[in-house]
Amino acid sequence: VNLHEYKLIEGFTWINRQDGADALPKHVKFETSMNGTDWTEVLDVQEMPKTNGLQILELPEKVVALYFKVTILSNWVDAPYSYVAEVSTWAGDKPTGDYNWEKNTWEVIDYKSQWGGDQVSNIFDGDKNTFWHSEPFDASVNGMPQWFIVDMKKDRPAIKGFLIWHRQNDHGVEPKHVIFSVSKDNTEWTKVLEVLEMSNDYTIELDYNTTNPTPGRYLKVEVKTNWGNAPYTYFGEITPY
Ligand SMILES: [Ca+2]
Repeated sequence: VNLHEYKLIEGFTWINRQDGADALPKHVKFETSMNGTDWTEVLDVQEMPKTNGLQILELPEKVVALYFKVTILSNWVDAPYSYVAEVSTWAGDKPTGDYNWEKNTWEVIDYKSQWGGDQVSNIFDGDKNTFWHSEPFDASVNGMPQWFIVDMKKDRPAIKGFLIWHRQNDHGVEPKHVIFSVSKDNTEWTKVLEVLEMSNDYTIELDYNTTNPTPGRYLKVEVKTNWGNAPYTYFGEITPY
């Protein structure tokens, strides 16, 4: 990463992927550079904890640098891949508080419809096999669009994208035209992503980058159309990152 200015670095903050995926980084090396060519190792973390919270990685000696490099040397399940959600440098006051992206703390505060036990909260339970199913029959709340609002319980930095699983045990009525919006107060909304034709591939985790990353506490998802032109739709899992 080119920091574009000389920065005092006292440490790094680190946030793992949040949805329970198991190939989290284990052995991670941090290097800094003044020119992008010559690198100095500043921190070697042999076992990065498998936690969802914000991790504060303090350097033994503070440095000034223009570039930093992160190398993931191993992961916790010896997979041929790994992932990380957020890495930043910090200096000055050590960051405090847990930066908790755990979706199980979130609360669904409003929605147009849900059907029986297939409630909206199933979208945020970390399990791709549980899903939200909107009301199929009651004409007062079924049909398109469908929408719901989640309170993420604290202000989140700009959301850069969404990982999405479709319903796993039935197919054909996946959301097609979908709008994602973010708000600080549940009143003023900013559209961060509009997908006109969301993939209906339920075999992979879909990854959509936001076009207008915006910080906020509330997330609204609106399903305008579905692939089956049915009066209902469903989602397996949504993970903002
Ligand atoms: Ca789920």
